[in-house]
Amino acid sequence: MLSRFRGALVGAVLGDCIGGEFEGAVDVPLDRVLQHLGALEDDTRGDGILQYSDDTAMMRCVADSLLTRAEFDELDMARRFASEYKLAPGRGYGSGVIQVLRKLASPHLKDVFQPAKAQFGGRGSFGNGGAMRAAPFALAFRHTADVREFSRLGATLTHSCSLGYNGAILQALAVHLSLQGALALPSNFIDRLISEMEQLEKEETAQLDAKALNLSELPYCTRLQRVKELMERNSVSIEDVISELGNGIAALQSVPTAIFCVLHCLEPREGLPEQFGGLEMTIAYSLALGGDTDTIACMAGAIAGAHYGIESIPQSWQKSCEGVEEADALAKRLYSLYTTQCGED
Ligand code: R7I
Ligand code: MG
Ligand code: MG
Repeated sequence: MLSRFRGALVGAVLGDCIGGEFEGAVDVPLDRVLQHLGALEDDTRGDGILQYSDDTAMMRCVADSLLTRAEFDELDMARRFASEYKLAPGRGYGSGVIQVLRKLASPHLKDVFQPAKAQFGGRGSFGNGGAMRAAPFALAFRHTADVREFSRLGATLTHSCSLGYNGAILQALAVHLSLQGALALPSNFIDRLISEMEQLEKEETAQLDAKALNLSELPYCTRLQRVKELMERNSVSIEDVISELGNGIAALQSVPTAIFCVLHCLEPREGLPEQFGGLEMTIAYSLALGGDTDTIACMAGAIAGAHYGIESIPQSWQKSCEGVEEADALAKRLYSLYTTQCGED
């Protein structure tokens, strides 16, 4: 279990650092991905050469807050987001969330959930910024109900649109299930996520948001059904994945996609090197989709890392990425916190 915890956070950081190379690219040939990954073997480049972005910066804030407070504390988490942004504003934050982070820095702010609610005409952001940092909730809380509740609250500090926070819950639940070994039965794994999301998307706010944004009635369930269909197909092209699931900055266009990357790479795939293990394949495949590659690889890396464990991650990859040691240390501390909670789900 400890290996899975470490794999989850280190996998997320690797996805962010390695995926940054192609963020926003429309067409990423697999050759270029493999070339980029091959260069990680080059010892002469120095340690931590690939820097992490907002995805890891905010994920560290979540983990630090949960560890320091030993519970979810919205004020503490909001303060950490604000001071991290102030310290390193150049980590590639989404253009909308910057306004929230600036407001969260104000000592006069009474309600830390208020700035997020003011975003995008009052509906809040549907970006994937809540989901990209959601993994630590699955490591801090043993019970599914807690993972659900606190990943939602944690995301709502910046993403108050249901599409934004439901994406974060989906990501946290995917890591939660993966930690428990649920990827051993891929079709059960996806069915459990669909039934979880069905409950959440039946809530009134989610129904209203879906309608206002012209989406299907249960948007995440619809995408996860498509994930299921793609899993059953004999061959799936990159274009199929992009057109059916998306590769964009909205949580709806990236969380189900990340989940698909993990499921698809549970078996060897054509074009990916034979010597690659499952986690390496997952990250390579996420990059080949283009679009929001750092975030899709970060989310897929967390789910895959929780499945394969830290031993599956090559040392050369770990050495190439900034922040891996810190993520590993946070994962070990979260494991201690997790094991103090008793009982089964
Ligand atoms: O979601 P967020 O934190 O961005 C995360 C992404 C990741 O890819 C990171 O790696 C980083 O690159 O940014 O930041 P937000 O600003 O809340 O949302 C991201 C973008 O989604 C916004 O800048 C908008 O372009 C878009 N967006 C919306 N557009 C219209 N209407 C989010 N919500 C809306 C909306 O309601
Ligand atoms: Mg980023
Ligand atoms: Mg991104």
